[in-house]
Amino acid sequence: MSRRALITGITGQDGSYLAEHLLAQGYQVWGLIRGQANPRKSRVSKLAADLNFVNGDLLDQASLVAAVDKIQPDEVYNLGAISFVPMSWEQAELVTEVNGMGVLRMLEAIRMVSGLSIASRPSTAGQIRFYQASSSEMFGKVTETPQCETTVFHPRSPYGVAKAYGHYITRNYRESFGVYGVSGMLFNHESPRRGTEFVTRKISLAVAQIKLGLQDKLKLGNLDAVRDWGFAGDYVRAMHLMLQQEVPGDYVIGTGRTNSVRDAVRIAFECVDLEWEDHVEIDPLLVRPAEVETLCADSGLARETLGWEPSVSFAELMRMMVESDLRQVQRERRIDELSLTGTW
Ligand code: NDP
Ligand code: GDR
Repeated sequence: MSRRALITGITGQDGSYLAEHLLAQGYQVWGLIRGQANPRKSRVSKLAADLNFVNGDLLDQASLVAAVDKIQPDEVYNLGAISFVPMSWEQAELVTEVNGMGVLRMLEAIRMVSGLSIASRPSTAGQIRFYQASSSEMFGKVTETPQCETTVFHPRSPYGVAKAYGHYITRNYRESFGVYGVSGMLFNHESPRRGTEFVTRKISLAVAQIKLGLQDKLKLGNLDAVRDWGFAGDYVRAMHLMLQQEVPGDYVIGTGRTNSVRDAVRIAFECVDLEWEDHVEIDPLLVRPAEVETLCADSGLARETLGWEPSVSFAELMRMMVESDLRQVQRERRIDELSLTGTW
């Protein structure tokens, strides 16, 4: 019988790549869907026709118990979150509920359905395996560079603080109840499926619009912020590999290479032979109240233990995103023209 995986956050960037990866490995894949008519459900169904869906929300304990009980998954990937950092200053309580308490609720669902207790202390064989989407935002104001699994946390946003809670509670359930739970401490990863609120996709989409004459200016915040950016398709492979280890553990995942937002802008505009200085404006409102200035991953443990390697360079990633957005904007423009001329 094929292995079953339950993914929260299936409608997000990582959820879609992970679903495709697991389907290719022969898994039966279930996605947790929230809301009575989630508009992103149809988008992900089109990407992978073999998906199954179950209703639920990380804010609703009973729905998670019901989902885990119904599916009896071998693996649970908890990717669901409010993932846009600036939102966490505006809705700190909601972000903490979803990104922090939501992790506890899913761990409790697994514990209840599996009958795990402090007294039972089972072996990991046959257990539901749990992956938590931890984040480099937990490192925040860094104390050492590059950052590895033992680097001290100093989160700079309510988002980072909530992710740190999710990280520690996953470790605690592993140590207290013997849950097979791991945290992937993933650095920024991007793709053509990235939400347009995140800086790389905001840039690639604006570059496509500017090239096609639909926009002139691109407003950004801190151009000096430095990140370790990789390709999302590579990072979901790491998530899966983490759950295949005999002994559960936490891993840092990143490329070990850094670029600034300014580098991202320059590379993206170069893809379409335009000068970024002619189009980019700084908007002080987009500068964060407490910025994470620089992040760089030391993924030595993942490379050695999981055999994981990134396969896409930052320049290749930005080109992939700009080319995809050029195609998308051209397609949308053609549809607009057809509807205007009455051909469609
Ligand atoms: P996205 O923002 O693209 O996707 C987030 C997903 O979470 C969506 O499917 C959304 O579903 C779902 N979600 C939001 N609220 C809830 C809720 N209350 N209950 C259940 N699901 C919910 O994020 P990514 O795919 O980029 O990231 C996946 C995970 O990895 C997130 O936890 C993120 O914080 C973490 N992460 C991401 C990194 C990155 O660089 N991409 C790096 C490190 C960590 P809906 O359609 O219903 O809104
Ligand atoms: P981040 O990603 O906050 O690192 O979180 P984002 O792309 O939003 O910001 C990266 C850096 O770019 C700077 N920046 C801008 N950012 C945005 N979004 N828009 C702008 O106009 C802009 N101008 C400059 C930011 O200040 C920041 O320094 C992502 C998310 O996926 C999280 O969920 C995840 O946990 C972390 O990556 C690792």
